[in-house]
Amino acid sequence: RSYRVAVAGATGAVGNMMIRVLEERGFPVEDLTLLASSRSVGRELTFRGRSIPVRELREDSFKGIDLALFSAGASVSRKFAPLAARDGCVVVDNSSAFRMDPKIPLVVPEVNAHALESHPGIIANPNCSTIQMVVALKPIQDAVGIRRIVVTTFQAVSGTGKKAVDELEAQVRDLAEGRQPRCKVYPYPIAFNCLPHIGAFLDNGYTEEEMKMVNETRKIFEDPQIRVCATTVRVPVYYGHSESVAVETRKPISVEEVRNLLERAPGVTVVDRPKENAYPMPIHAAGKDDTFVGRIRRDESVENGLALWVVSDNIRKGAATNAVQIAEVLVERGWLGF
Ligand code: A2P
Ligand code: 11C
Repeated sequence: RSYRVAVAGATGAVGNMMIRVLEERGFPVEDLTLLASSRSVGRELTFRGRSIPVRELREDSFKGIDLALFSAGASVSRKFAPLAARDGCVVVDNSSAFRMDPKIPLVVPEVNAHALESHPGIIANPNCSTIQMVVALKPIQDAVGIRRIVVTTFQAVSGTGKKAVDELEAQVRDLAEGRQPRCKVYPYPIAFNCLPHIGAFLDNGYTEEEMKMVNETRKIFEDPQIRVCATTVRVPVYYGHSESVAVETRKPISVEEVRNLLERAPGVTVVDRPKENAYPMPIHAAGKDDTFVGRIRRDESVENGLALWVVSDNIRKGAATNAVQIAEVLVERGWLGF
């Protein structure tokens, strides 16, 4: 059978990609409703070669809809996702609104699809930087257990949304043409710079993005003991987050074994021939759905230490693709549209 699907935030960077991914993967869509703010009414977006008008997201938008993919920010999700669920629609929510709610599953299908079983009508899609890290670490966690993770991220501006992609482009042009770069989205220029600042700073000295990596990893791995120290950095890249990940495992494992496990892992492509300059990079990962892992080596500073380099398209696997994969699992297991 096919389903009546809505995308809330359809005009945004992630929403747009959700429409493309539904199309590319042949998701069984009977009818697609595109929702955004009143500012976008009058716009049309294309799905399967057909123009669909964007409608204003309203309280009654979800009547008769089976599945809604939300990516319009946490405050929109907090208000509208419960209304949609009340109307019998299953919501896959890309915002941070419900991720740490113990009743709401937080799912990366390659890692914890089983958590979908008890969903109460809303399912949370994790943060992009968490998703690619847990996809890469899941085989290691299963094989030998992970005690501690130290991660530094190099995150693309598209994670902030369309306006940040435009800002980087404008700043590159401004600087190349001898003008002062204009900063609206970030407090400093992002062109030719790195900002160790993603999300607001909290009282513990970490940012919201860093604490998402800590708390979401623990929830997805169902292991509140895992220790995670994250430093998240915005870099002048359009698409694709990169991560330097150091892992301390509970039991020993060889680098060769890790490479073998990762080569067989779902959603992972190993690119690790450093002597041939073959390693993952955002320019190669952008536009793809896999998580790319390379630079697999021993962290010689601790016992049972490993170091990896992990790259993935933050708008695809980090957001839109993961959300559609969650919906695919719901379809396969008959948990959508009663
Ligand atoms: P709109 O384009 O009408 O503002 P991005 O993260 O790329 O900036 O995209 C955000 C998405 O969320 C856009 O589709 C945006 O619609 C949508 N959005 C933002 N605020 C609201 C709102 N209050 N109601 C509905 N959609 C919203
Ligand atoms: C970024 N990770 O790259 C953020 C974007 O909680 O879904 C997504 C924020 C979130 O800026």
